[in-house]
Amino acid sequence: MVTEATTHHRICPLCEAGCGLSVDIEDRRVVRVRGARDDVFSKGYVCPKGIALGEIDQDPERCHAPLVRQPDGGFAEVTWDEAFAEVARGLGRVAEKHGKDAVALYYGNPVIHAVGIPLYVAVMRQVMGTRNVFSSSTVDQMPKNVSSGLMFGDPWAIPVPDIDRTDHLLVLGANPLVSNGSLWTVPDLPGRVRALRARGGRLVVVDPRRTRTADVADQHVALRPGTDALLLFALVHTLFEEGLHTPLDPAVFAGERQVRAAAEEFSPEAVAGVCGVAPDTIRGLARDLAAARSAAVYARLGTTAAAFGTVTSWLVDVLNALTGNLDRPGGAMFGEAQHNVLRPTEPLRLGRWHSRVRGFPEVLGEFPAATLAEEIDTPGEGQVRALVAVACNPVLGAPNGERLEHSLANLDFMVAVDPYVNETTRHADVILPPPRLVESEHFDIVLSRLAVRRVARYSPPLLPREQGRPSEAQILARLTLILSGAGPGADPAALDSAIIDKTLAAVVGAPGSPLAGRDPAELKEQLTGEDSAERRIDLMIRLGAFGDVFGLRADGVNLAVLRERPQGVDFGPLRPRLAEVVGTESGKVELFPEPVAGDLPRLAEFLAGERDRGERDRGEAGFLLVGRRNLRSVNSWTHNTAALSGGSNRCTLEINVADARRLGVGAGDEVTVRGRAGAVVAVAEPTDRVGPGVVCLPHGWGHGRDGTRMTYAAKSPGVNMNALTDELVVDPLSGNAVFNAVPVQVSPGRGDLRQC
Ligand SMILES: Nc1nc2c(c(=O)[nH]1)N[C@H]1C(S)=C(S)[C@@H](COP(=O)(O)OP(=O)(O)OC[C@H]3O[C@@H](n4cnc5c(=O)[nH]c(N)nc54)[C@H](O)[C@@H]3O)O[C@H]1N2
Ligand SMILES: Nc1nc2c(c(=O)[nH]1)N[C@H]1C(S)=C(S)[C@@H](COP(=O)(O)OP(=O)(O)OC[C@H]3O[C@@H](n4cnc5c(=O)[nH]c(N)nc54)[C@H](O)[C@@H]3O)O[C@H]1N2
Ligand code: SF4
Ligand SMILES: [Mo]
Repeated sequence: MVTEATTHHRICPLCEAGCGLSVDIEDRRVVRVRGARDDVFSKGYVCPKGIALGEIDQDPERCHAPLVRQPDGGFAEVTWDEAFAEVARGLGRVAEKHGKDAVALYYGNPVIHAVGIPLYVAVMRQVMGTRNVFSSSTVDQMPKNVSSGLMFGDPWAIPVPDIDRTDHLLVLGANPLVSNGSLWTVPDLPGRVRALRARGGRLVVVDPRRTRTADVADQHVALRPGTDALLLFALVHTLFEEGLHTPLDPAVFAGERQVRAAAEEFSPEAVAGVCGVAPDTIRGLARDLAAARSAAVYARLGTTAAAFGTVTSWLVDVLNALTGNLDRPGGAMFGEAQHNVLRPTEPLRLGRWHSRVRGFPEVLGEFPAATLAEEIDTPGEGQVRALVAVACNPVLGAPNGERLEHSLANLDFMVAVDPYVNETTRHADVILPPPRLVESEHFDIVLSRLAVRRVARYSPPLLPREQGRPSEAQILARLTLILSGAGPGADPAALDSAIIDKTLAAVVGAPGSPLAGRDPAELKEQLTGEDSAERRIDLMIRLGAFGDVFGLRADGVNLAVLRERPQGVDFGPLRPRLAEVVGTESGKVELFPEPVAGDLPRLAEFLAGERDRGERDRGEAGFLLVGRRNLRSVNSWTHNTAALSGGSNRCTLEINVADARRLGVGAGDEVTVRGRAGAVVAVAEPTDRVGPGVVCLPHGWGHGRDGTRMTYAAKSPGVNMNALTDELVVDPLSGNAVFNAVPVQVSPGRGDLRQC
């Protein structure tokens, strides 16, 4: 039977931009994807990954049934009930014998893209009661969470550039033309940059690599990797020295005087040599920022996955504040969450307990991903012996992933929730695959707060799930119930119902809440949705920034309204709301938080040390490795999609042409790259995009290992950049991994990798 294609609206789950897609489906297959012109947020923009959504969804190597490890070492498909029973046995055995801390949790980047995961992570952590919680936050944005937590009292109060109204945008360590924005939900960045420049605004990019974003900028400053904190401090220094700073209201901001004093030693002249940027250029950056009618400073992975990640993240918002741009149109503004805003925000928590082996302080209840391997390898009480791995591939995503891979092989038990048998999940005893992308709903929980407009959107599943196949929410709920001791047969709906009850009890019980005194049962009755997880989403939406608060707000939305309008509802541009956001103890923006102050001597030492080493021997001392992203790739997991392969989507070592010549290396030649942690043989790509002394590799490659099932990816495996990155070095305040400015040696040819 031939069926007609039907067209559906779906938010793209592949990156943070959240574009609306128009998806044609025929016979349960995606046959065509376009940008949805009627999407209130993205207005038709789409990138090659979104276009390839069907190929990603229909990759024949995505798993459709749960897999359980067999005595011969291979995997066999089993029923869902059998798989959950095996998980209960495996995790139960370890927890009984070795206690709660022996079972670790690691969740990866799709936690912000797949709604079924964030609905349960918090309760899962709670019922597990383990200290061994890890996530991709500590290989990504934890420094920003820490700086925002300290400055604004809320780790997710992260201001975003109000790009549609700004006159000046200073970007450091980000390549949003390729990544499509991060901690900044902003579809069609290319179009928005064009509009910015067309209205006379300026884009300035600070990046050791001449990126695509730098290509379209008015100015590109190629600083030396790892020196952003020094550069930004010199900007702060200049603002004060030249009287360019905006006077701040002491009733709103605390610590301005201390910031000024701290910036004293970081003059443009003091840092110029180490940053590789002339003092005049540095002063120019500060003057332009101050002179612009409105401006925003934005920094991302090149500055957070770095040794001074938290200090740099803090300086970004210090600059936004000192130039009068924090919380004003055209400046750096706070987005609004489309989920429950009536509940109190989680304050920043630091150092309530410490990791067993290296004594790292927990940050927001997590330990650094960089410490997982040793927590598995080191015997003793609290040793990690089992792992619940949700949507993560730390073998390719965490520092010294190769060491971690050895550790994973030694676990007593591992369960993975993942569609692929990849470099990490091949070590699992049980793999629980989520349903197809088009069988899943989409609702942005974390990302809506980081969006450049106030928009409410929800995408229902485009297809019913295949018979007997659980939703990702049901998988996570059943796992949570197993971890709580309720057993493999417990009912997910009961868990959701209990969570709804708890949320409602809190909102009707809170004095001052618009719902104070209402009957929770009556409110619960009003929730709609196809299943209990959807009813939870309805509750979130109703209590969110754009919600109807159960009928109290006439123009507010709920799930039923958004189901009717999948193209979204636009509530307009961002609005100033600093007073609502600030949740510090003092009630003020803390411009000079004590933990940050405590890390500044380390920065001063770094500056002194680098100045001593001097220009001369810096070039001789090897190379500094930095990362990059390719437009047609998402971290480690889309390389199995033929439609996205080839072109610029390759794993090559970019090296400056002069350095390549000096080493006698040509395009396509093999080179051996060595770091403290390990070595790889990569293919060289001489280029003038990186300066002398800098080399660049993308991460997420290193496929083709035994036992993985990503045949297409294995044809162009690339190398694991995280064989080179060092798990022993982290940003001390956040525990974040350091992927940029990693010292490496490069030599021509295929060296002996065993020497490392
Ligand atoms: N050297 C270096 N390393 C880096 C980076 C870098 O720039 N340089 N970047 C870091 C950053 S920012 C990040 S976020 C991390 C990412 O690292 P991770 O979060 O550990 O891993 P990803 O490569 O994003 O892989 C995501 C996993 O989730 C699975 N998956 C995809 N969609 C779904 C879904 O809907 N449900 C479930 N259950 N699983 C799904 C995929 O198959 C894959 O196994 O890597 C970090 N590592
Ligand atoms: N196409 C695509 N899009 C993605 C992803 C993907 O894999 N592919 N991954 C998603 C994820 S998980 C994330 S977190 C975001 C990340 O989003 P971005 O942060 O925009 O991504 P990157 O391209 O890693 O940008 C980091 C930049 O920092 C530069 N850099 C390196 N070292 C330094 C330094 O010391 N100082 C400065 N100033 N710059 C430095 C690098 O050259 C690079 O241009 O992208 C998301 N979007
Ligand atoms: S930019 Fe991101 S959200 Fe938009 S289509 Fe591409 S991958 Fe999807
Ligand atoms: Mo990320």
